[in-house]
Amino acid sequence: MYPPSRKDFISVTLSDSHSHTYNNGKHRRQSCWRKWKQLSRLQRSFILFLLAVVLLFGLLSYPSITERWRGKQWLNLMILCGPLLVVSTGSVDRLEVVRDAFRHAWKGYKAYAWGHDELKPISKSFGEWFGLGLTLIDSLDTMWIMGLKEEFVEARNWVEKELSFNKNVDVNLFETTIRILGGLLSAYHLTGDQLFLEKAKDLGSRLLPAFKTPSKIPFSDVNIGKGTAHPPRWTSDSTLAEVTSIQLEFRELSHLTQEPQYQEVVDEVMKLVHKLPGKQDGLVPMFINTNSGQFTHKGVFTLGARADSYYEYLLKQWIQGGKTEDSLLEDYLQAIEGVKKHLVRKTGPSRLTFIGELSHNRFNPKMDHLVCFLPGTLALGAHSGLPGDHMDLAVQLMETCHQMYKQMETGLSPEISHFSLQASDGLDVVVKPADRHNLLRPETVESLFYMYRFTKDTKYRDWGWEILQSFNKYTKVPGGGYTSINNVRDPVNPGPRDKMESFFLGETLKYLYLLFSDDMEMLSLEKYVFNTEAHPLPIWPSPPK
Ligand code: DMJ
Repeated sequence: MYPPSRKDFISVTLSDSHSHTYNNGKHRRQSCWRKWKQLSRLQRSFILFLLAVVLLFGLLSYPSITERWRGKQWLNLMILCGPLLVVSTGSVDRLEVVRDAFRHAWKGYKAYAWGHDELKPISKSFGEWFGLGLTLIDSLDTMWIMGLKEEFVEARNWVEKELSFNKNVDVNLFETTIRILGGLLSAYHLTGDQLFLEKAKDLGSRLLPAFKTPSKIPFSDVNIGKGTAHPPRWTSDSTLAEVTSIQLEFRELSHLTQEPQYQEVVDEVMKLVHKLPGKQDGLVPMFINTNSGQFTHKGVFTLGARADSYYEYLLKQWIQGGKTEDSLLEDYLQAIEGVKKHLVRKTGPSRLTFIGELSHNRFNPKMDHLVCFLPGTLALGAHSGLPGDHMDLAVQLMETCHQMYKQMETGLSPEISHFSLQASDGLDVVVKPADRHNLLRPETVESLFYMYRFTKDTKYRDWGWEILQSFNKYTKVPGGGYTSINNVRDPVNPGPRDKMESFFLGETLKYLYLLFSDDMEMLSLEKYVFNTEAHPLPIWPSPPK
């Protein structure tokens, strides 16, 4: 039962290294059983298969028995092929369960929210944010990757016939770029269908007015019909993560169209931020002013909301551009040093490594679920030739993100966790009442995908599998769709929120599918870089040296 007591947790984590201290038969049996349970389904199936083969040969060597079975070839076939079937379905099952989850989510969207932004699965209605079919466009490449052709074609036809950006509507530059522009570009790359590129180009041009500011740091909002842009009503600041996490998409648009204006505006933002004072060892504040181009609200540093994907896009732009843009790499390496120096700590009870926040030199042991993108990004960097200790940190943080799920009664992570620094018998993860919700976010399964791709350690798949089962148990809505919930600590009444975020289909289910797929060439990380909404974009070929 969740949450495990500290004693349970320690006995699980220590069981491998201390198994020699078990000296009686009962303990040996328990230890064996525990080890058996730690194997992946594929490994277990393989061992069972070998045992079955050995058993079969043993039996066949006894003439009296084989005599009785003569003519019963079906039985021999069963014995031989049964384990083989288990072996071959070992990983396929999980893929099918993700596909089923997608179909279920799509069923609700199609029935009650078709062409609208988000499904409200409990009230069987929809919510509108920009009025641009957000969920549908965010899901296009997921359907393509999962081989859901019928669903894909239907959605593609909606894009052709119904999607128009000529609308008097204010959209958020960042959200529209990562979800819609990113979704269209990736759909174009996967399918080669010009329709998606034309739509991407139309949208990209309509977003450009956001960059017409005194500082060239873009406004947060653009009216894509009128061609006007503005900051939020209460401030002239933009969010740091928002203005520095639109680059992969705009750069790719220039690459495809051979029109430089898209890349120029976003490169300019990176150049300005690169030389801006107010960072602390590469860590950036959360706001930047569109008039002055300076950081505001200085002295507060987080890897969570409002800053997270700044760090992610430093690395990913460097990878996208063929590892040639040195200032991006420099900023990324410096930032990770800053993270290690100021934000990494271990919990008191179980020595879990986590990332906290810094507020005017005061450390706050608070970690957003959003920060769980970091193990994946660190692993991607280490895989791309960056220091090996980035991978060590990734492994430790991945364990913590896993515990953020495992220690909750529903097996689902809260939106925000606080970590205990006291070396007492208490829990590592403390959740405040206001932070108990779960929005079906992807960051942990995203990182599990990278960790599995780079290590092939099947525990990462098993952790993803547990998460998927918890989503199915506590967030699946009969009739179609999945819902965000209010309370991950209450399995009896998790409190459905009546909202299915588009990133559940665009990211969460896609990363789970890729995590369970044995096809490492499917969206190879040597060829593609995923934007922050899980839309794969090609890595550009390196220029000749
Ligand atoms: C997504 O829109 C993106 O992953 C973004 O970078 C962070 N927030 C959501 C998912 O949690």
